[in-house]
Amino acid sequence: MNFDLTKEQLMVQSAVRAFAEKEIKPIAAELDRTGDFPWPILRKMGGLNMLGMTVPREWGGAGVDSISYTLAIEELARVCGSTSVIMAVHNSVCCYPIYKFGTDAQKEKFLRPLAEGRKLGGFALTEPSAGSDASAVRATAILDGDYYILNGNKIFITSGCEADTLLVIASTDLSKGTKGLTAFIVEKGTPGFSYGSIEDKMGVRASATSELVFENCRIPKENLLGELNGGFRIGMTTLDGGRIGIAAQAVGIAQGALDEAVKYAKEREQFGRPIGRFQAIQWMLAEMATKIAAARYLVQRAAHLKDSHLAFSKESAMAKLYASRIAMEVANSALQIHGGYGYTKDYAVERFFREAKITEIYEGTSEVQRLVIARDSLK
Ligand code: COS
Repeated sequence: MNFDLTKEQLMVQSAVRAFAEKEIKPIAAELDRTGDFPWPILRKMGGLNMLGMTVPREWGGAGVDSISYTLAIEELARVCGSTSVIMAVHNSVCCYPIYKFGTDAQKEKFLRPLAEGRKLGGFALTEPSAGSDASAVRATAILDGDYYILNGNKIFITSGCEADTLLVIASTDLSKGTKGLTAFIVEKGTPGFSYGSIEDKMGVRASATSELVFENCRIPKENLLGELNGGFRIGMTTLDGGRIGIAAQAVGIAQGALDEAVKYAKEREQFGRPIGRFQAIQWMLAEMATKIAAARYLVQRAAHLKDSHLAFSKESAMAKLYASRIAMEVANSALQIHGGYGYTKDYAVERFFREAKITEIYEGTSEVQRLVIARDSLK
């Protein structure tokens, strides 16, 4: 077993860290305050090949491995939760399924512009009554000549009203439950496709979490991804990979919070010395650093299994379950170390604390991760 990062992985890590520190960190608090979607940053990320990271070069991507990808998400999340989730969704749950399940024509038309950073992607599964129970999708897609007619609502869609290309899961046969769901590629601007509310959220406030509305929206039948009625498997396989990305995001948020706590512990003086000289603070920092290291290894193990074409569903669920839990714990401790100042918007830990929470919820709640892990263990 080799725990060393390769030359390429180290290069990706340092390039993304430099970009995040220079371009995103200075505006992260402002993005959180305004909720403005970070298009200027995303354009630059596209230029740096960060929007098609694991897509092979022949389809316009960077062709790096999944560990490099997790390192990139971690570096973004270390400074800004919003940017990191937009990037993770684009890569993990839009580019990846089109690459894995798409035809060459679909890859040429949809994947290449996404991977080259010319278009932004999203993923739409969740509905008002289909959250943890992904089988309860009620949006329908009915064949009519050369088109599927899509009707229904999707909610909580990251980048929803901003994305150019969305993967949408709808029922092509309501009587068949999970075996009647199909995946479609839907383009922004398709007649019958509009937007409902944009959520005013606790954290990751600049990621445009939107409601999508489909009213007799005509989708060319060549936009059907994979097999007819094969959408549940596509959705689940996609989320298995997506969860590695969200776990990496959780590690990044935790690392960002720890960085701030260490800095503060060195600067802040009480009782005539920096608070980092007190064992109470040292023990907190030690616990935080240990948890982050453990979570990071779980993330990298899941990424390694994915790249090795081995089963990774349980391992990605473990990585997400643990990394999101420790992100909450670490952000809480970091805020505690800051005392009253940490409860104000003058310090980044307040934002990290809010950003950490969502990692326990999206792309499968912690309860769903436990269910996936337990089912696999009991097989
Ligand atoms: N990969 C491939 N196939 C999978 C799969 C996976 N990870 N998980 C399930 N399947 C297949 C099963 O093998 C089964 O196929 P067969 O019927 O041919 O045997 C089918 O899908 C149905 O699976 P299952 O019976 O396990 O489905 P459930 O309705 O019990 O749902 C959970 C399973 C709860 C795990 C699923 O609904 C889920 O992941 N929910 C959370 C959804 C989520 O993450 N939402 C967030 C949206 S993005 S913010």
